[in-house]
Amino acid sequence: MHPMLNIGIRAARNAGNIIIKAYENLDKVETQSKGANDYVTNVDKAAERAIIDTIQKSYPEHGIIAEESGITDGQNNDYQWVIDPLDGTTNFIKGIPHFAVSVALRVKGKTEHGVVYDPLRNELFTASRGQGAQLNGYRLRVNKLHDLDSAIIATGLPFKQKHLSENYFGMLNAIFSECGDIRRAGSAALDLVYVAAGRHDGYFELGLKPWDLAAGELIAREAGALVTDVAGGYNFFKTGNIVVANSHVLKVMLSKLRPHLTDSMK
Ligand code: 2AM
Ligand code: CA
Ligand code: CA
Ligand code: CA
Repeated sequence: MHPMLNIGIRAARNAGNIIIKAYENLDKVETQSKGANDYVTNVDKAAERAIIDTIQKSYPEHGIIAEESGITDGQNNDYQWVIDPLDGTTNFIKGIPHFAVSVALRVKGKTEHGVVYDPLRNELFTASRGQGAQLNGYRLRVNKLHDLDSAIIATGLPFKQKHLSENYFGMLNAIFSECGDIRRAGSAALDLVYVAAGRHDGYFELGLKPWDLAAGELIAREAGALVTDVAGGYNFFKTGNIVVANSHVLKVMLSKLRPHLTDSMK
């Protein structure tokens, strides 16, 4: 295993331990509002601190992009760690046992390593570019469906960007009318790696941030998924609009989404 992946794993596990301990005593968690439907807790911050400390102990020169503390430049910004300390904070606060830690390392703009860790289930999803994706050491593969019939498609609602919702619900309706069923579980990182694991047959969402998708996107691709933006291009890191599935399902999904695209989505 690459030493940098190893550090990413150690960082994610350290954060996971903090999150689990706090989850046993949810009454004590302090929640602050960052905006409409947008919360941060002392646990998000403590988990992020643990991840950054773990990385900086081994790689003090690397840059960092983290949800709660923003961008920290390093001496060598060719290396950038992209961190979501707690993906699914709303679930966490509500006691819904579905959230994860997401840690990725990008080198010169290319994601090289990704870790998504679900601490409650002790599921560790990992990938290094060109090396495949693993769940607790077992190789992951996307499933082989050829169309949307009976497919389970995950998604997230644009709860923060309600201006997107008209187009979003057009998209959702177009997908839902052709697929088996929809899941909206509230953790983008887990949605991505569940496609890698063949639990979901596809996933789409609008308006994600780099830390939501960096690690899971690599893990999905290394498991054989294709990842595009909603127009079928590769601007998802910038736009945050993402579609993930095997090549057959992706093609059908993109054709269903296409009539609902606006210029700002490309
Ligand atoms: P977060 O918990 O790290 O903020 C995509 O749905 C992403 O939006 C989630 O992974 C989650 O990341 C974020 N999110 C923030 N508030 C949310 C909410 N009320 N419902 C669902 N997702 C939310
Ligand atoms: Ca958040
Ligand atoms: Ca997130
Ligand atoms: Ca988060």
